[in-house]
This record gives sequence, structure tokens and C-alpha cells, in this order.
Amino acid sequence: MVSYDVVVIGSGIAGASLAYFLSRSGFKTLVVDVKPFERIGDKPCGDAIGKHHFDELGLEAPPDDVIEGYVEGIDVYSPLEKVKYRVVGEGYEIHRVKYTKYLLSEAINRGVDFWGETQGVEPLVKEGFVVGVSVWVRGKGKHEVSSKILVDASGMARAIVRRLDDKWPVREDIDQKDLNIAYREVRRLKKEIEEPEILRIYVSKKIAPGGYWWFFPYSKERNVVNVGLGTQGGMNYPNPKDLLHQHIISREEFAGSEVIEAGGAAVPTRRPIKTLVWNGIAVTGDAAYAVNPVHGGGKGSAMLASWCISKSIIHALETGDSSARSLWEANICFNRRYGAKQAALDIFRLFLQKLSDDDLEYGMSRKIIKEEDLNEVSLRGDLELSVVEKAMRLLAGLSRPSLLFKLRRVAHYMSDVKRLYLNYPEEPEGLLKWYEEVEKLYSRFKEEIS
Ligand code: FDA
Ligand code: GRG
Ligand code: GRG
Repeated sequence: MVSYDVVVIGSGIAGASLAYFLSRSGFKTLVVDVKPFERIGDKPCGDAIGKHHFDELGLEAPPDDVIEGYVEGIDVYSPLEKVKYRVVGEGYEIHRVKYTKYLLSEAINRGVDFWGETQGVEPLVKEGFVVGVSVWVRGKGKHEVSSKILVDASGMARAIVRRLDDKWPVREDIDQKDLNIAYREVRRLKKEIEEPEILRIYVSKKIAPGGYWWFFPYSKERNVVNVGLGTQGGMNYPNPKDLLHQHIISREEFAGSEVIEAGGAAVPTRRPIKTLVWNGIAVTGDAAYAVNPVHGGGKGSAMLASWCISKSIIHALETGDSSARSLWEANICFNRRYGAKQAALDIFRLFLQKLSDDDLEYGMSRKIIKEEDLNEVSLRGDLELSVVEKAMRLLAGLSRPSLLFKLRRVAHYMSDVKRLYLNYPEEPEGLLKWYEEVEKLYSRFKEEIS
């Protein structure tokens, strides 16, 4: 049997960045993907990513030739498109194939092995530890590969963890209602786009129930746009492609436009998986639900999860101990930097999905939540209670006190959930009890807003 220190299943941005981070350590690493090298990173995406992610992970800014556009901010529109909030922040529309291939190529240059057209099939388990994986290599058939640490970076396929029995805490299945089904097209328009450095998000229950539709220009070309729509899963809402065509592509600005690319996929929009690691195994990216639940962005947070995991893997390999305990720091690292905010935003997401278009229009036009607050919410996952209190005094006596009342409860729950995640258990033994608390909090919140 071939053996490696680390085997990574999947080379999307999560797997490729993990390989990149690990390649600096010199441990023997194998990455496999069902796609051939040429198609690495090719999955439907809005292609937006905040610049801060690169800065925070010590990565060089992406080279100009992998960038489709430079972003200076995001406008969020109300259902009637009468009110817009501008969230200022630098970012990119990135060429996802070129950037993912760049990360993987760098890793390969430093000694990481890559097997394309290879499917990870099943984890090999021995005495409570994952010790390897069986893979199908196109044209060569089945092989077993042993690993000290196996990583599931297979995106929503969750190809490895879903084959473990549900006693493994890294296997946590997702509720359909915690998914968004998103479809997008890249189109060349007949006319130039105004302000192409501003991405646009349109919140509308009528057009995109339980999600939003977006218009993300590729500023370098001036007339190319990534336009798409996401809807909440498990609700029997119409298909996002049909909704996009019916409500958006039918608009005058798309007349005569040409389709460059089209496709869709599911996005996990919930709190992170309860642990990123267990004995001999780690999970990263979409497979670990490491996505912002409010806007569905998951590339930056996938790289962050992989960065945290790479540190723990190096520690485990250096100490010769690949147990959950030895890998545990990955959880602390991720939750402190992102998971706590993510879990708080999941509360905000559940609330948003309950609001009617009328409530949203009202809340946004009255600036119940202001642009600065939205910035705070998106940056840190904090909805300051003081802000809500102020708004309550200001608007007392006006219509819809119920919306404010609810918002106050939301702010409370967000801060409670965040605190809970910042107090993530120090050791694996504390996981079950801690997670019971998390589940209790969420069920109480769901009951309150139902
Ligand atoms: P990803 O799915 O990218 O990669 C998984 C890899 O594993 C694939 O290469 C696949 O071939 C491989 N694989 C699967 N099963 C395998 C198996 N059994 N064996 C071997 N290989 C296997 N995010 C963002 O930051 N900005 C944005 O604008 C958007 N927009 C957006 C739009 C749409 C329509 C969607 C569907 C999603 C987004 N997202 C996003 C989310 C973002 O795309 C997502 O979070 C990341 O791509 C996740 O990267 P991963 O590497 O985890 O999974
Ligand atoms: C509203 C529940 C709900 C979900 C929406 C429609 C949808 C789900 C997903 C579509 C995916 C999409 C277009 C994502 C783009 C989001 C975006 C602006 C990402 C930029 O994110 P970063 O990298 O993210 O700045 P963070 O928050 O990590 O800084
Ligand atoms: C008034 C009751 C009431 C509610 C307000 C406006 C609103 C409801 C909800 C907006 C939902 C939404 C889709 C927000 C997305 C915000 C966004 C794109 C933030 C960008 O955040 P980061 O952190 O920013 O990704 P950077 O700058 O890193 O790209």
C-alpha cells in the first residue's frame, strides 16, 4: 500500500490552499481530485473574495492575471430597490480556476503529489482512527492509500465524512433548510456597466426567497457580469435558474447579452460543523460548512479553515500523535477567528429568512439597521444592542414595534451564541456537552421566531 503523511480529498480552494500551507513543512502529502488538473477549481461561484483574507493568512495578493475585477464595495438593495446600503471594503472578482491552480501548482513545485481524475471513495478505519482511504484512479481502478491524517476537502459532496458512521463527530449532516441553492451566469452585456467596482446584492423574498440575487461586475472588462440567484433549500421554492430568467434576465439591461458560463450548486449557510478534526481526520471548506451564512461567501473562510488545520496537522505529525486531542487547536483557531462570528450570523440569517419584503423595506428605509451596523454585523458578527435600543427609543410609537422587539431578541441571541463559540471546549471530552448547549440555544431561538 502507498503511504503518505497527509492525504487530501478534493482540490477546490479548501484542498488546494491546504496543500499550499502544508507544502512548506516538507511532510509527504497527496492531493486527489475527480477533476483533471486543467479543470481544478472549476465550480459555479460568484467569484467575490475580500482582500483581507489574503492579508490575514500572509498570502501574497493574487497576481493581476488571475483577477477579473477589483471591488471597492457592495451595495445591498431593499426589496423595492428604493433603499441601498453601501458596505465599503476592498476585494476581488477572482478567476477561480486560475487561482486554485496557482495554489496547487505552488504546492506541487514544493513536493506535494497530485492525482487527477481520482475519486476518494471510503475512509479506512482501524481502532477508532482513520488510517487511510480507498480511491478510484481513472483507467487504473481501486487503490488503498494509508495516511496519518486524511482530510475531507470535497465540498458539498462530503465524500469521506458521509461514509463514517454518525458516532463520528466530524460527520454532521446538514438540514436542507440550512442550504441555499444558487445558480449563476457570466454574461457579456451590450452596454458598459456603471460603477463596475461595486458589487450589488438584492434582497427580495419575491424574486429570491430565503436568499438574494446578485449582480457582480468583472470590472476589468466593463461589460461582463456574474449574475445569479440563491434560494433557501428544503422549502419547495421554485428553481433559482427559472427565477433568475423570469425576473432578472428579462430586464432591459440583459437584452442581446451573451452567456459565457452557466451553472449552479448548493451552498451551506449555517454554523460551522461541530468539530473540524477527530482521530486521524480533518474536514475543511464547504464540507465543514465554513461559509458566511448571511452572504454565502465561502472561499476566504475555506482558506482560513485550511490554514488552521495545516497548523494542527504539522503539530500532530511532529509529535507523532494524530488523535483528536492532538489536532484540537484547529477548532480553537477557526472559531476564534471566524466560527464565532459565523454562528452569530447564522442567528441573523434565520431571522432574515423570516422577514417579509414589507418588513425589510420598512427596516431598511427607516435605517433601523444602519450602514455602519451592517458593516459591524458583517465584519464581526456583532449587532450592538445599544444600536437596537437607540432605534427602539427613536421609533417608539411608530408602526411595527414588533420588528424592533424581535431585533432586540436577535441581538441578544447573537451575542450569546458568539460567547458560546468563543468558549469552545479546550479538549475533545467537552465537545458533547458544549454542543448540547449550542443546539438548545438555536432551538430556543427558532421557536421564538416561528
Ligand atoms: P469545492 O466544491 O470548491 O471543491 C471540492 C473539490 O472536491 C472539487 O474540486 C471536487 O471535484 C472535489 N471532489 C468532490 N468529491 C470528490 C471525491 N469523492 N474525490 C475526489 N475529489 C472530489 N463564495 C465566495 O467566497 N464568493 C462568492 O462570490 C461565492 N459565490 C458562490 C456562488 C455560487 C453559485 C455557489 C454555488 C457558491 C458560491 N460561493 C461563493 C461559495 C464558494 O464557492 C464555496 O464556499 C467554495 O468554493 C468552497 O470551496 P471547497 O474547496 O470547500 O469546495
Ligand atoms: C441569504 C441565507 C442567505 C444565503 C445567500 C445567494 C447565496 C446564499 C449565495 C450566493 C453566493 C454568493 C454570491 C456569495 C458572495 C458573497 C460575498 C460578497 C462574498 C465576499 O465575501 P468575503 O470574502 O467574506 O468578503 P467574509 O465575510 O468572509 O469576509
Ligand atoms: C433592517 C431589519 C433590517 C434588516 C436589514 C440589509 C439587511 C437586512 C440584510 C442584508 C443581508 C445581506 C445579504 C448582507 C450582506 C452584506 C455583505 C455583502 C457584507 C460584506 O461583508 P464582508 O465581511 O465584507 O464579506 P468584505 O469587505 O470583507 O467583502
